[in-house]
Amino acid sequence: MGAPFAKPGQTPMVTALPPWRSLFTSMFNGRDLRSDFPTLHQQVHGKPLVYLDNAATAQKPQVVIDALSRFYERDNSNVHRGLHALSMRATDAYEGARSRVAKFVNAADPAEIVFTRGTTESINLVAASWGAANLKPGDVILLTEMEHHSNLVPWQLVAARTGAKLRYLPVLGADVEGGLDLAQLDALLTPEVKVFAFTHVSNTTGTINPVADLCAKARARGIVTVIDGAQSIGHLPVDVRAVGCDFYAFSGHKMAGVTGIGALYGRRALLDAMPPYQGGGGMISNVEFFESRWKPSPERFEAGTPNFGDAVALGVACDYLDGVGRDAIAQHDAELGGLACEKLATLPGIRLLGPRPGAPRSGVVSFAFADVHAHDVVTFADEDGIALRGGHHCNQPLMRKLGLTGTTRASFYIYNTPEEIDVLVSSLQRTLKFFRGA
Ligand code: C6P
Repeated sequence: MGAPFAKPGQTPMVTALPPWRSLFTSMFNGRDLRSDFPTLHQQVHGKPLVYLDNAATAQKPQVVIDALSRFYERDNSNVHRGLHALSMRATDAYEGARSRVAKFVNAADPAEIVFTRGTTESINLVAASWGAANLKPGDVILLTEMEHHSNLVPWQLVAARTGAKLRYLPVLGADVEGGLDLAQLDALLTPEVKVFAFTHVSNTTGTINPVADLCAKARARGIVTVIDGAQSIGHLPVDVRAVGCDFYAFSGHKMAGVTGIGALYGRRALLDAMPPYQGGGGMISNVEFFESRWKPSPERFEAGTPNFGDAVALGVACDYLDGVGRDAIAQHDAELGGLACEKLATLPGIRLLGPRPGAPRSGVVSFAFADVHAHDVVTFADEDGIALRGGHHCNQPLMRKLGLTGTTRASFYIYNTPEEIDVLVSSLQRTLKFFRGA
């Protein structure tokens, strides 16, 4: 399914390119962001590293690395438990990070931010807690066919527990490969639908979904909305109140923060009505031998010692990204993604997924060759110092729908340059020559 840009033997049209280099530097006010990221300055297999695996995880700026070290060098102590100076300092830093993250997504109240391990845990929390309390046999959970396994399997689990059914908004193939078939949405939003969960940005096709429109349609019917923000949080301005969602899940490691920390935004009224996700220290107001009472959100959902060190570093990552400017980041990602598509389209036999040239897009670019496996493409690129991802990208149902077993994916972030796209294209030319022998 889906027309490739160019078939073997065809000469694709490549339009004149804009002055990318000057756009690149002017967008960030001439700042050399690459110097902020120590990991980028190394050679891999004797070649300068070209890091294009940002959808899997982004590199960390020095300020975030320093903030983490500083916390452990000076302030480390358990939070919400101690009356000594270090514990109070650590608690202030942890709760300060919560307020910073709330501001980053424009939540009305810091209590609407629950710290989790990341997007996966945030979605599991909603599915297990809200889902188990609110779903019953005959209810419908609406998802889309472009969902990552993390926004699919938790709903399968809660459907099995509650007797609710799963329903899917299809993706289109052909011209908008991997885009949602929005014309079908109204008919699918029947009274049985209790929750609609969808991704903001696809990690496979780079599609940006019209999340505010989707939420408005759901809200008009009293349907709860859950947005998977894993690929949008560090890449676009995110305003949960403007979007109008009930829940927004995201990971720190894809937004210049460190691994092991993320958050769930939830509307306060919903969070306070939900049962705990896990039990343990920190989430209770009173415990008896046979029953307990719990605190309100967010403590209710943060059982045990929380990941305070990484949360503090996440607050610094928010400062860093806002310092760069999230509108500029979105523009930069879209332009590099668009430029990559144009240049990759010159490769014979390539099948490019995702938005067509000129359409809004993210910096995620996926492609496939019928005659060269994605893992071979990634291995050859690695020899040239390029980090790509190949495979199903935790999107197996979408891959099957598009008639693929996997793709190669290049994903861009603030430190990537137009020159790196040229390095990628040369590497792919070498790979194709090796496999095709011409
Ligand atoms: N996608 C990728 O290479 P975690 O692992 O919890 O931080 O994020 C899960 C997740 C959820 N939704 C989307 C849309 C995602 O892209 C991801 C993570 C990575 O595409 C790893 S599979």
